[in-house]
Amino acid sequence: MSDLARVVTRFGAELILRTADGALLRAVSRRNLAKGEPPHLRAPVCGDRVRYTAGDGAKAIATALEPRRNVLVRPDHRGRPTAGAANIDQVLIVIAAQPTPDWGMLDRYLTAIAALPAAPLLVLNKCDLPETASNPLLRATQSLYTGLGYPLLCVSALHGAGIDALRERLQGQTSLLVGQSGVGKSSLIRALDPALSVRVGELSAISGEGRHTTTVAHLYALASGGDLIDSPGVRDFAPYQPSADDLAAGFPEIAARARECRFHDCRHLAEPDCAVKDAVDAGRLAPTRLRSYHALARNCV
Ligand SMILES: Nc1nc2c(ncn2[C@@H]2O[C@H](COP(=O)(O)OP(=O)(O)O)[C@@H](O)[C@H]2O)c(=O)[nH]1
Ligand SMILES: [Mg+2]
Ligand SMILES: [Zn+2]
Repeated sequence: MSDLARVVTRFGAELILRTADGALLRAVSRRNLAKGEPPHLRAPVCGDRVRYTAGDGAKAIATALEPRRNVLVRPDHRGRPTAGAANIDQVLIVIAAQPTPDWGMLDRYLTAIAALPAAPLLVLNKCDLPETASNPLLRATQSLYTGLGYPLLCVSALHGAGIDALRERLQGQTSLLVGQSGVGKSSLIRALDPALSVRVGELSAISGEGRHTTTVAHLYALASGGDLIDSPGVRDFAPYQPSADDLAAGFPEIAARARECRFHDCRHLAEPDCAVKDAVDAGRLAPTRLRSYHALARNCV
């Protein structure tokens, strides 16, 4: 009889599993658990649910992969598709007054999230800083993205404001944490659950690869409920070859206007009677969004 566990992290051929009673367990995986899948999706990754049995020695054996809700695929250092994490319900995009938001990056995140699919949540951290209220670029970011319908939560990892509300949004969900370096992701994890840093140490001890554990994805169980995936490798979180449908989901306001373009396959570049370009010219559509759209459309499959 096999039990069900969740993959906390993977390094090389080895997995750390979290069992139903919350214990951490070292394991190895049987080869090609998901035979019908392309090669980069066959091995279990952070967030996967697997069946396992006790092995001969200290390590358990992952024997089967449960069907995935979704899997985050991104290019590896050689540009080949690689699976980063699986079964993601929600993605928290952390932004702050410092470093100031990069709208191109935000649009890549939002399109990748729509393609997963998962629910996006913008987390505006460092709301204790005076710049949060006074920085014009940050104000413009807030009004642009909340105007497009994306939910936004103001928090301070340092002072604790909004952290209870954030904890509530994480309950019962598997959430992935992304955002530019320096926006406060590590600080947020500490604020959400101060005991987690202890558990990170526990993980390093189990894996015996302390250095490794800072660069690969990890699934953390929050004491207040829910799982949080911290994935330092997801810094450049962009959709891997978006489809036309992914682009439409990532840019709903452009998709809505595109229905009025003269050509049904209008790319909103130099075509005549383009409702999208008309909307930009009339100030009803943000030019930065169309720029992001064109940048992603170049990789469109
Ligand atoms: N004022 C203020 N500073 C913060 C807050 N959260 C993080 N920081 C600071 O921002 C810097 C980067 O934080 P860190 O958590 O390492 O960001 P990460 O790179 O996204 O993991 C550190 O100096 C933190 O002390 C906050 O809520 N308010
Ligand atoms: Mg960090
Ligand atoms: Zn058009």
